Amino acid sequence: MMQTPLIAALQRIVGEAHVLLGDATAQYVTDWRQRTHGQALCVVRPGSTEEVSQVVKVCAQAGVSIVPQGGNTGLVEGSIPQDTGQQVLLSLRRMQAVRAIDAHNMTITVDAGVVLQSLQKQVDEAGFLFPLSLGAEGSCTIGGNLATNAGGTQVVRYGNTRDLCLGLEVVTADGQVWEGLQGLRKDNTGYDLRNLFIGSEGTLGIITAATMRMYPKPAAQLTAWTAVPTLEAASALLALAHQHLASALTGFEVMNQQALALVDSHYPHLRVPMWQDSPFCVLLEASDSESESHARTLFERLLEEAMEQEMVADAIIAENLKQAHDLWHIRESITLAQAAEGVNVKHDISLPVSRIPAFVEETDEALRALVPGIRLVNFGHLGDGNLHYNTQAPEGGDAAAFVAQFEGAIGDVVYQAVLRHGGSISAEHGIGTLKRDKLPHYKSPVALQLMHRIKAALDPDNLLNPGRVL
Ligand code: FAD
Ligand code: S2G
Ligand code: ZN
Repeated sequence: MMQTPLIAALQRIVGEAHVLLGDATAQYVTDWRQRTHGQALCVVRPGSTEEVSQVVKVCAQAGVSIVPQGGNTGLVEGSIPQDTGQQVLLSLRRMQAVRAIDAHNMTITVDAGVVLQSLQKQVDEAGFLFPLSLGAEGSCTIGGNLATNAGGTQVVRYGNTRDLCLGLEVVTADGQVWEGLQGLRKDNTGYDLRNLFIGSEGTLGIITAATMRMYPKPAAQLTAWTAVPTLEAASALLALAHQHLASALTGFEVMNQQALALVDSHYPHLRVPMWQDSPFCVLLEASDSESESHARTLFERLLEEAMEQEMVADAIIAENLKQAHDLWHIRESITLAQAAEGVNVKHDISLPVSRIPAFVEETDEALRALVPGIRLVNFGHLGDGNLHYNTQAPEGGDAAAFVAQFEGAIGDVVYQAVLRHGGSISAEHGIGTLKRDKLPHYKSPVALQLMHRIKAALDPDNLLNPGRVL
C-alpha cells in the first residue's frame, strides 16, 4: 500500500502504530456475517476526541470519505468500507475511557469505544444496572449501539439505546466537536441534536462519547422458559404477562422449533428444554423491586393462569441466576447457530403484535411454495413486536447458492407482507447498505426528502459513511 500525504498526515496525528495498511486491516473490512468484504485506504485508530477531530479535518481536506466503526458486529453492511480502497476506516475501539460516574445523577459518561459488556460490568460495580443487552455485547461498542439505536432483550421494559442516553459528544463532518454530554433529563433548548445523531449510522457525525443512564438494580430477576403451542398463544401470553407483571416484565422472547433445532444441533451441551415437542418456546423475565419471593409468586400466578387457558403447555422457572443465564445463553446462541449452519437470509422486522400470527402464517406458506424445503428460523423480541424472521437453505442444501439465488425473492415476499400488515422493514439493526435501496419503497417521499435535507446540511460533501441509509 503506497504512502500518500494523507496517510503521512494521519500518522502524525495518531502515531504510525495506529494507522493500519494492507493485510493489517483484514479484521476491519469484512462484516460479521462474512457476507461482504471491503477494502480501506487505511484503518486509523484515534485515541481521543481531539485526534478524531483532526483525522476528520485532514480527510475532509483530502476529500476522502470516512467509515466510522465500533465493534463491527452490525448486520446491515454499515460498518465496513466499500471495496474501492479509497475510504478511511476510523475505528473507535481505542477510545475506552470511563470519564465520569455520577451516582446521585445516576449517569455514567464513557468514550464511544467502550465495549457494551464492559459498560454493563462497570455500572454493576458502581451498584447500578445498565439494561442494554444483546447477543453481540462482548464486542459491540456503546458508540455503535447509539449509532444504530440498538434494541436487544430488555427493550420491553427499558427501551432502545436511544432511551438510555442523556448526552453525546460528536465530531461533525467538518471536524468540529459538539459537546453535549450534560446528563440532563430535561433540556428544552432548541432542536433535539442528540436524538438526531442517535440511529444515524455514522452518516451525520462521529459519536466520541456518551452519557448514559444507570438504573437501580432490581431486588430479584426471575426467568421462565415455556412451551407455547402457537403464535396466537404466545401473543396472548404476552398480554397476560403485561397484566400480571406490569412494569416488572423486562424480557419476552419467542423462538420457533427450527431456531432451537439449530441451537441443539450445533450446541447440544446447552440442553435446550422442551423444543422437540413444541412449535414455539417463550423465554420471559421479570425484575422485581420488592423481593425474590414476591417475584416468584407473581410468576407462579401468571403461569398457572396461562396453563389453565392453554397458552402454555409446559414451563420452568429458573431456580437460580446460573440457570437463568443458561436459558438466556440458549436464546442468544440462535444467531451463532445460524452462522454455523451457513450463510442465511435475515429479516429484522417489526409489526403490531396482534398482526404477527397472520403475518407468519401467510409468509411461511408463501416461502415454502417459493423454495420447497426452506427452513424458517423465526425468533425474536416478541415483547416489542420485533421478529428476526430468518431463512436457511433446505437441510443439506448449498447455503451460498440458496442465498445467491433466493435472497431477493424471499425479501420481496417478506417485506411486502410486512408493509401489508403495517410493519417496519428494520426494527433495530438499521438500514446500512443492505436495505438502502428498499427504503424508498417503504418511506414517504416527504420523509425521504427531509432525511436528504438533513444529510446535505450536516454532511454537504458526503464524507461520513456515504451510501449508508440514503
Ligand atoms: P459497528 O458494527 O462497528 O457499526 C454499526 C454502524 O454504526 C455502522 O454504520 C457504523 O458506521 C456506525 N458506527 C459505529 N460506531 C460509531 C460511532 N462511534 N459514531 C458514529 N457511527 C458509528 N442489534 C440489535 O439491535 N439487537 C440485538 O439483539 C442484536 N443482536 C445481535 C447478535 C449478534 C450475535 C450480532 C453479531 C449482532 C447483533 N445485533 C443486534 C447487531 C449489532 O450488534 C448492533 O447493531 C450493534 O449496535 C452494533 O455495534 P458495533 O459497535 O458493533 O457497531
Ligand atoms: C438477536 C440477531 C439478528 C439475527 O436478537 O439475536 O438481533 O437475525 C438479533 O441473527
Ligand atoms: Zn435482535
